[in-house]
Amino acid sequence: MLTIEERFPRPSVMGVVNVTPDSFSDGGVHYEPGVAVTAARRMHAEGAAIVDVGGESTRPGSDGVSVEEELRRVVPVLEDLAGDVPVSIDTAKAEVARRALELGAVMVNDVTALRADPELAGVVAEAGAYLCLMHMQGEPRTMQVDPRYEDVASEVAAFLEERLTFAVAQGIPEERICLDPGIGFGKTLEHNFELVRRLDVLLALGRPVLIGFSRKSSLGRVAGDPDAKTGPLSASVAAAVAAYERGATILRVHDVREHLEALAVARAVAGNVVITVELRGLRVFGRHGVHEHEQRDGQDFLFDVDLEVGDRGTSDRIEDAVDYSAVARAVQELSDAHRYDLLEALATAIADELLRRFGAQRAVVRVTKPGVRPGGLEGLAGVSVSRP
Ligand code: HH2
Repeated sequence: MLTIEERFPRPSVMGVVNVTPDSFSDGGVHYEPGVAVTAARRMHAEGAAIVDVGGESTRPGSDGVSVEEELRRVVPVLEDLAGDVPVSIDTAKAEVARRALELGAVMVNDVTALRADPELAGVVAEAGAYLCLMHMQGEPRTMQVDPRYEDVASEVAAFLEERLTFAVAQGIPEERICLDPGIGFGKTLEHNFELVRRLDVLLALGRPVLIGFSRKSSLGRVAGDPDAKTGPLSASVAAAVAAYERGATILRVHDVREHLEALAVARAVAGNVVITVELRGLRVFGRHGVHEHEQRDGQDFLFDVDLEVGDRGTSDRIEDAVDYSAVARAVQELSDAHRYDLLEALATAIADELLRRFGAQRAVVRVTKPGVRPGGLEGLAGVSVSRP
């Protein structure tokens, strides 16, 4: 099975079809199964990589619906789409997810990040489905009553890191999981925009990020209506492009064609660039090696690092770029943290941690021992590891 990055290359669009009478922006529009199916097929034909079908509104102030009611809403739609449109099921209920996956859905989008239903993780793991873990402060009924954070980006990232660890421990491979800061879920307007501005904090967890800003009320308010309940299409597109430029992979949107057109332009501007941060000849003292004297006396090691970071930095904003001093410090810190017998293990551990910390797509770590004469000859001996 493809990893989530392979299945959903940057940028991919997730179309939204709410089979509900009360969703905040398309409530009632797709409540009839036939209308929902037609909308899903249209979104797929327009280029959506996946269509997110939901039978329960999570808008601020909403109460939940029963399993029976949620199934009643989504099952006819999923039966009709039956495998010819890639579907994600927007649910927090294991029973709904199970039925949707049986009917061909490939992703579970859980706005509670596996906190609401203890059975859901097992259902996702067993089906080998993709999973979206989303952050929410509070619950839909009350979440917009005075949401507070000390530092919204790090708190959301810490929460998602914990939920990611939980999901992996439940048997869901990390390569199938994406993360979502949950725009509008227990957040003020300022929190929503700060989360996009500081997306690098979330990207550092090493998973693709999904953003759902489409039509949300913060957009309407920034665009000039202080009482807005929804946001206009133009503002939704701007938010999606801004999120993409800061590293988001999947954009969850109601208006697929318009978003894809705008994202195609943003992508052309970025020029499909792949930046590699390169560090050469980093000299780090360490106590690695199979010989007792190597661990006792220590020696210098030379590191070369290549870190592929997509187009980060092409914006010419320092905050978007990967800081090479931070990469160098991380190599030193990781070498100090543990004694390895083998350079292979040392280089692999460092490459994996660099991928995770810096949200890189690929890491190559080369390590050599300049003090050692291989076979008694002049020269350098070492290893190189490439991850993933
Ligand atoms: N937003 C909504 C619902 N599900 N899932 C993810 N992963 N991310 C989001 O931002 C997100 C979501 C709310 O939008 P919508 O589906 O249009 O409305 P409602 O919840 O009222 O059905």
